[in-house]
Amino acid sequence: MSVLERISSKEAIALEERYGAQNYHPLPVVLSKGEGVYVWDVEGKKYYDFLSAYSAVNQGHCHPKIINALKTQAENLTLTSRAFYNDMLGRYEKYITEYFGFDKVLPMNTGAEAVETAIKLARKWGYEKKGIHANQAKIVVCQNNFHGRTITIISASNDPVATENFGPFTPGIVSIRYNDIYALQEALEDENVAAFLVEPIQGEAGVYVPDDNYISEAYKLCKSKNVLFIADEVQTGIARTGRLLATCGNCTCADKNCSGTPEVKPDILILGKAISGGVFPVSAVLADNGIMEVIRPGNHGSTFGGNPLACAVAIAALEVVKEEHLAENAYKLGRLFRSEIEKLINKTDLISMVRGKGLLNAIVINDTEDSSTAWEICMLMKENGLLAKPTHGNIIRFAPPLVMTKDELLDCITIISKTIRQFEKQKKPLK
Ligand code: IF1
Repeated sequence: MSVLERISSKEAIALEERYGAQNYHPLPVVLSKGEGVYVWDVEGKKYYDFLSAYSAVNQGHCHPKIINALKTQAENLTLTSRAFYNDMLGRYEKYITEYFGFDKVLPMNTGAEAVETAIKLARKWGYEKKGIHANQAKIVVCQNNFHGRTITIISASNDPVATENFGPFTPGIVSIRYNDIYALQEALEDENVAAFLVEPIQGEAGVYVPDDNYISEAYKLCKSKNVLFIADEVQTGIARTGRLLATCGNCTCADKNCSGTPEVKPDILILGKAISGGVFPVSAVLADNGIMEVIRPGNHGSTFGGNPLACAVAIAALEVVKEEHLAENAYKLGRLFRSEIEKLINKTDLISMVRGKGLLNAIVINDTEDSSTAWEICMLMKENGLLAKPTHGNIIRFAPPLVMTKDELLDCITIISKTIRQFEKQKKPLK
């Protein structure tokens, strides 16, 4: 069989089981095409994508403008390394720093690389600017965080599945309760703390939205203690939560030209995923000169970081976000999604709550964390033409591409409602 011959779902799954590390447990669907909010499996069945590749395809699958940027650049120059200059990196750096309101950007590839970069940057700033003694710098993180899969990042994790038997772990990390400003206040009494690393909404933990003032109060606390505030917006950024950035507080920049004066301006901003529209691995660490200047030639780098192809794709992807008012759309459709699911909750015992911001939402299934109910509901939604997946246990994340229309969203609500009714019938013995 030629490696590019069409294969069935069954054959594709068998190949992955035979030749691939089993580091995931995917829903049994084999996708071969994506366009906008839709994906198709190898048998031609069409689905709404309600995961968006973990919020990487906010602009929709294979957005034509982004694909065109990829194709055009790919025919000219894909990679130079940073041993030489190229004609794309500087233009991209100007574009993205003005787009988000920072002096400098350090370009990387994956979200985890960007988080690692931010930790290195914060530590170096701690020693060279704050005067922390050598090798004493601390980074404060939140319990139930998700920042990636590297050894240092999982050293900050309390998820046994992500950490068991990967030790020894990186020292200098302090974990506190999320959404607990007093816990942060106590942690910042330690003068060796260089930075506080936080997700504005904890995605993987189950779309935990903190109290309205948590991020702004945490930011103020960090400022008062000369501690860097690092926002991990890999998942919440790029219009996902109804604003360009979740740390933009209550302004919905799509409603007005973002004046670049968000409620909270992180000292270090970490972006990934949808910064490229899911077309190419692109991540970025943004900071102002007073922080970024501690990085000097030879301190940090990456073969692919800031490559011309990534730059071209990211510029196009970020242009789409503004041209198509994705933040405003996510804001409006998110409110519609939650209000429609609230109506469903009033008619079923199966769902205990819906939560989220913009089009980053989750429903909590009224069953134990170790139950298979959420998975079974996702399997039934798959049959009904909608793809979503549980995050932890009994929580199902719903995060469609931000290009979704109101009619498409209402169609998805119909599918979700129909699935819940079907599931209840299946599970309730006939009287
Ligand atoms: C997996 C989760 C989502 C992230 C935040 C950094 C990264 C991620 C807030 C690292 C990545 C991905 C990783 C993927 C599943 C997915 C995920 F379930 F793991 F947590 F989206 F919620 N910061 N999240 O969400 O970025 O290195 O992956 O580019 O590892 O299973 P990355």
